[in-house]
Amino acid sequence: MLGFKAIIFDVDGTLADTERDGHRPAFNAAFAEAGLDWVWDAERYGELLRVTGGKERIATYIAEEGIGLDPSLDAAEMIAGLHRAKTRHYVSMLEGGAIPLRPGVLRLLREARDAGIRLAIATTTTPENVSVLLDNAGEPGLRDWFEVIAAGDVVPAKKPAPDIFLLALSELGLDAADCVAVEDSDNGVRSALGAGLRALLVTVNDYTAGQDLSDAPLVVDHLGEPDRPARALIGDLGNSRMVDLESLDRMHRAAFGRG
Ligand code: XBP
Ligand code: MG
Repeated sequence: MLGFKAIIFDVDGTLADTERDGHRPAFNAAFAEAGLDWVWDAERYGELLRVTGGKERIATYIAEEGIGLDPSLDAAEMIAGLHRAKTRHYVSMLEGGAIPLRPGVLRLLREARDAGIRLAIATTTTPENVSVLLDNAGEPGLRDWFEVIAAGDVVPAKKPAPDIFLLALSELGLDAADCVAVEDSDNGVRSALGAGLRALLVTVNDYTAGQDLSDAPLVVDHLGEPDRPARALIGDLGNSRMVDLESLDRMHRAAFGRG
């Protein structure tokens, strides 16, 4: 019998590698459409990723570059308009199937669902972005596998604040000690741990592999598939060659002293 009842997943960088080839070009398309000469290359985007949330990221860029905006414009409205255009570009890219799920994601989701483990999402990204990713992942009805989707501007503070994970927990009606969280970044680690989610798995990607993730009990390169074993960078997977319910259960018991 498993010691946890639900898994709460981050989206960007965790379910799929959406940042460099999804969000970034969508921001650039929105800037170009608005007649702006702003271009975020992969490296600059990596720096800007320390700021979660697209609108917040644009505002940081404007401040850091010392860009003077037309004083007759409402800056917040201008940023919101750019961000709406960015979401439109992102959705149309993903409708074309631009970004697949990361290795092992669908396998683990299936395994969890078959075992009666409840599934939830806690993400900074805009809700439409979650829907389009799940609806184009090649598994009909995948969105409905998630009982709770907590996303975007519905909480006062974005990650690294714990708010979005606390909202997901409250919508699940569960304590943090009943759940496992899956993240990909240092901001996500701080957010999940801040919500008390000590059973925390991190799956790194190119943007987050160099971050300090040492507060997480288990860090892997990806979730793994039968023909593509996962590698533990922090903690260990025991006898499992992939992140499966058994390895998550071991981590969960150890994190909450039930081992
Ligand atoms: C994800 C983000 C998001 C996306 C863009 O952070 O920071 O801002 O980059 O989404 P996390 P929006 O994975 O930690 O939740 O442009 O819709 O905000
Ligand atoms: Mg993320």
